Amino acid sequence: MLDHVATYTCGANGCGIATCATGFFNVDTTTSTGCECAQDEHEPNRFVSNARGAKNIAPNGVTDDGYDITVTGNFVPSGTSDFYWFHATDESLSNFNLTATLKNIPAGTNYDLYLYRWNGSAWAQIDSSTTGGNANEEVNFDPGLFDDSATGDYGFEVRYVSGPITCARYTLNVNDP
Ligand SMILES: [Ca+2]
Ligand SMILES: [Ca+2]
Ligand SMILES: [Ca+2]
Ligand SMILES: [Ca+2]
Repeated sequence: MLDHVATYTCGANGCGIATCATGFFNVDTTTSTGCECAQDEHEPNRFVSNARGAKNIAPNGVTDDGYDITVTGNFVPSGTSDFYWFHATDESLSNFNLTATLKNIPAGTNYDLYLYRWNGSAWAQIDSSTTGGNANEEVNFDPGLFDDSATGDYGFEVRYVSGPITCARYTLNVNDP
């Protein structure tokens, strides 16, 4: 029995993988490793411009007196986008300075990072980072010292651009020091 294989197809030359267990995929297309790749636990969380139903990475919200949140994900079984969001409160005695970084982009791939703010009916893009290759990406929102008007919902889209589908995970960090 191979890892995470649900059903097999068998013939004169032996058996192959017909279907994988839910949440697992045969990304390396090698039968001997079974369905070796686990889809990330945030799925389904594709970016949708007019919806906030995707992954909330701070269910209790955050405030600009400081936070540091890290999630990891992959583009399995296919490359589209992964979307995360949270609600941030802009307090009067703290500087609102949101920074999101995308690291550990797998070799041979190119992913980009987009920052959005909910405008009441859709996600409005407020920053983007679209470096080539697998270089890190960084987006930022700093409306100014003690402006106190930045309270809202913020969204982070990790967008697949090019390269092979791989089980390796990227790292997304969102912080306000
Ligand atoms: Ca395999
Ligand atoms: Ca994903
Ligand atoms: Ca503030
Ligand atoms: Ca990129």
